[in-house]
Amino acid sequence: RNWTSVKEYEDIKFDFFEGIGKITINRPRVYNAFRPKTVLELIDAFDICRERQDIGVIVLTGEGDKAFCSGGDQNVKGHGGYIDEGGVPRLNVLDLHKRIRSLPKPVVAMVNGYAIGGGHVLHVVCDLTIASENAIFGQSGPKVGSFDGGFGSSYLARHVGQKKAREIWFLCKQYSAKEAEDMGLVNTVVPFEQLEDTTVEWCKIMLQRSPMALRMIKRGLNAELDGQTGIMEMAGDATLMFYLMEEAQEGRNAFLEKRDPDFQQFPKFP
Ligand code: 1HA
Repeated sequence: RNWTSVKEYEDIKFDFFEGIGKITINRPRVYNAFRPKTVLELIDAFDICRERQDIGVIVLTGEGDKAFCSGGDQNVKGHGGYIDEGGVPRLNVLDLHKRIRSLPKPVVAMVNGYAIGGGHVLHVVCDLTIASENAIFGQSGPKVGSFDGGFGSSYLARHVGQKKAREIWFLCKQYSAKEAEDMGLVNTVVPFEQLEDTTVEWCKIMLQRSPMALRMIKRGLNAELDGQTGIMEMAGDATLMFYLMEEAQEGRNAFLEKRDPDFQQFPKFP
């Protein structure tokens, strides 16, 4: 497969192949833990994916065969957050969660090893998860002095139910790919050698589907969970579609032509 690099970064890789944008956390020495800079680069790459017309699906993964992501880099955890290069403590991965959920294209987590702590939450917020057989899942916050009561808990509970979500957080156990599949935490599990092939296969199917239909389904599934923000994003897309209709054009034209609009010409669907 001929992935071509979209943009060079320090902590991540960003590649493109036939409609797919692949974003790889590239810090294998620390099991792909993220520091504030890693998160800024991820946000930048996801923003590019949102804009690019030739990208229809995004894959998030980790470099190597050991880890998808091990969460926040404990080496830079300080008072109030993960310390950036300017000395400022940050929890900017929460901004990344919001972006992944509001990105109007499917995002697939390709989990190639440990998805632990904040790394586990990253796969939780993706639309689909495809895991290799060696993948291991779990939260670790209460063990290492952290917790994510945001998407990392409430959205997790939507995947696996309240009892399991509480078990995952309270005990900080690690779960095999098979266990994760059984509890509805991942979509499918494949041998490591087939991980990328399967992921690309799933992406290619989604690339054949109507992008607007996928977009609206993602919005609809989010809207129920995301309250006013979810409704806002869905309503935004309703406005987008309205602007594609003659009825909306008539309003603008009438204004610019300084005449009364004639909305009666348009059908009122039952
Ligand atoms: O909770 C949040 C947040 C909540 C709200 C808002 C923002 C948040 C942002 C982040 C987070 C968090 O992510 S908290 C949770 C942080 N992560 C962890 O607690 C996981 C730490 N890692 C482990 O438990 C284990 O490394 C492991 C289960 C993933 C793998 O264990 P294993 O196979 O025994 O390997 P290990 O030797 O431990 O790790 C391999 C190398 O990777 C080690 O480096 P070495 O000693 O060889 O030099 C290890 O130190 C490094 N490493 C692994 N995880 C991290 C890490 N280095 C820094 N940070 C890590 N997270």
